[in-house]
Parts: sequence; structure tokens; C-alpha cells
Amino acid sequence: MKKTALAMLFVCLSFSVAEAQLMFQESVKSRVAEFTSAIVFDGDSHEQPSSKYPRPDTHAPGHLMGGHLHGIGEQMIEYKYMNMSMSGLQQGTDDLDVSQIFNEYPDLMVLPQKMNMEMHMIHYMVGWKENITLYVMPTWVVNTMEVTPYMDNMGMKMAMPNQRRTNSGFGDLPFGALWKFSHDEENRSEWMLNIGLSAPTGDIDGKTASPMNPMMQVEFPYPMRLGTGSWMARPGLTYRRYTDDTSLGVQLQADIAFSKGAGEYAASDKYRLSGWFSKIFSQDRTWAYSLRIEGTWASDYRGVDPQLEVMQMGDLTMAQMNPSANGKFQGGNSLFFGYGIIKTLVDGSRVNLEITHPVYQNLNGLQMGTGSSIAASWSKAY
Ligand SMILES: [Cu+2]
Repeated sequence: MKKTALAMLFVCLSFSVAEAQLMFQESVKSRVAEFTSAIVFDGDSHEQPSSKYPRPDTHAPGHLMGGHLHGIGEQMIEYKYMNMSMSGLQQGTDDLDVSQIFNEYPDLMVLPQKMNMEMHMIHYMVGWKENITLYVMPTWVVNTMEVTPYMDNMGMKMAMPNQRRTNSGFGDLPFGALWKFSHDEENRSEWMLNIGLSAPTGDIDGKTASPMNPMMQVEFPYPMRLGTGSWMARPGLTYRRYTDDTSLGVQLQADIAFSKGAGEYAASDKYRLSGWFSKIFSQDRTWAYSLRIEGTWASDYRGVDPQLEVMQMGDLTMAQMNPSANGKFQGGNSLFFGYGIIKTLVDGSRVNLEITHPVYQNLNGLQMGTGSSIAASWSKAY
């Protein structure tokens, strides 16, 4: 709990530093701005006076969405690719080695080694009304996990060759509306509310051969599933503030399961708080970089999938044998740093790239730690 409070303090602190810097730069530049005029802050359709391209940093860093709107009738299409890796088993903030793991969890028969989550997303946005933009984001998911099965030999655990599993298909479907409910032209700031939902279109019942018994088909463990299995509320709140060359963003984005879904469980409720600073750094104003910090709080799973956790093999249940099949071993608190770059191209489209890595992770139960993650996208408004 103390560490969570520290992490939060850290987020707040780094924020006030960025804010102070921004305000200083703003005061220096405010006079210049009066002459160059044309307040640019709300969307793709507006153009910078010194450039025929849209301002790159009106889009949030690559891993985020819901940070900008479009004018009435304007549409945007974006292809986004995300790739996140996980490896190493961790309990709380401690990395555990194999002997420590078996000491604490003698019933385990499968240890996850690494996992990779890939997502291909098509993000469509359309300006519906003044200050209201609608969006939908169909997602194709490819999850790959490598595990080591163990044999119990008179109380000694013997590692068997690693096995790899892949599960791919459509994921859950996020959609909703972004509402810019407040903007201040003088401050060049704006507030946006994301009224978002996610439909449980991703499959949660996919099966694969058990790593311990290739003759037995078992359901994929929780992290390998394509969807959450539940309708999710995805409320978000974003604040943006601009100066001529820099901008600041704060976003709180939540994923909250409405209820237990078809699988009799509800996936983690998640809250992500991000703060970022971005700066236009090229003469032609087509390049911007961003520095971001993100705190994530995720609950464990509610309920139990009877097709997974309590399935028995011999005397043991799946949840006892495989940590990925245990809903209590989900969620935790993490802190990430993100480094991004956005470039506007000649045709007005944008390339957006961000890399994140964890700086702190406190995970519930025994889980693989999250490694680095990349989000890359191309988008165009028309
Ligand atoms: Cu857009």
C-alpha cells in the first residue's frame, strides 16, 4: 500500500515538474503567440499557420486513445499495432527462481516462461456533432505463450521440454463517444470525456492440448484468452493543454467489468493514469516527441471459470497446477515510462510510435512480469 502511495506521489510530482516547465515556456512564448495567433488545439482539421500539416501532438502517445476529437463529418482511420512481452515469474515485487516457486507452490506442474501479446487494431473515428466524436476499434489478437511442464519424480520436479501455444482471433470490441465538454481558448486547454464500452466479442472458450497431457484438451488459461468475457465500461477523462511548441496531457482511463460474463468470472478492473509531455522539435513542425508516465491499478479476477480453474487432473485442479489458470493471480499495480514520437506526413497522415517499459510492478499472486511494449500506428483524417 505504501508503495502504491509512493508510485502515485511520483506520478503527481513528475506532473507538477512538467506543468511548471510548460508554464514557464508558455509565459516566454505567449507574446509571440499573440502575433502568430491561430490557436491550434482541437483536432486534425486545424492547421498550424507555419505549416501545411496538422500539428502532430494533437494525437496522444501511441498506447493511448481518446485524446482527440474530430470536426463534424470528419473521419479518421487508423491502423495500430501493439506488441507486449511478458517473462519471468514474479510474486509481489520479487522475482522468484524455480526452486523458490516450488518451495512456495509445491503443486505447480506448469510454469509460464514468456508470453507475447500482439494486437492489430482498426480504429475508426467520426465527428458526429459539435464536440462529440464516435469511435469503434475492432481488434485482432495473437497471444503466444511458452511454458515448461514438470514431472513429479518422487517429490522432485523434473523439467520437460518447453511447449509453445498460440491463440488468435478477434478480441473484444471497444466503441463509444468522446465528448469535449470544456475548452478554454485563452489557456489553450480542453477536457474530454470518453463514454466507452467494450463488447465481449473475444473468445474465452478456446481449447488447446494440455502441456501435461497432449491427449487432453483444456481451455486456454486466462492470459491467453482473446477477450475478457464480460461487457466492460470504459470511462475515460483526458485533459490537454497546448503552447506553441509543447503540450501536456493527463488521462485517466478505466476498464470495469459490468458483471460476470458467460464464463462465470469477471476479468480485472483496470485503472490507468497517464501524464505526458510532448514537444514539437523540427523546424517544419512535423515531428514531436513525447515522454509519458503511467500508473496502472488492476484487480484480480472475480469469480471462477468452472471450465478452467476447478477442472481436475488427478488430485489437482488446473488452478493449483498452473498459475495462469488462477484468477487470484491476476492484476496488481505497475508504473511505466513511455517514449514516443509522432510524425505528420505530406498527405496529412500521421505515424505514431511509442515504447513503454515498466519501472515498478507489484503483482497479485504468482505472475509473469510485464516487459516492454511497443505501439505503432498510421492514421489519416479526411
Ligand atoms: Cu482521430
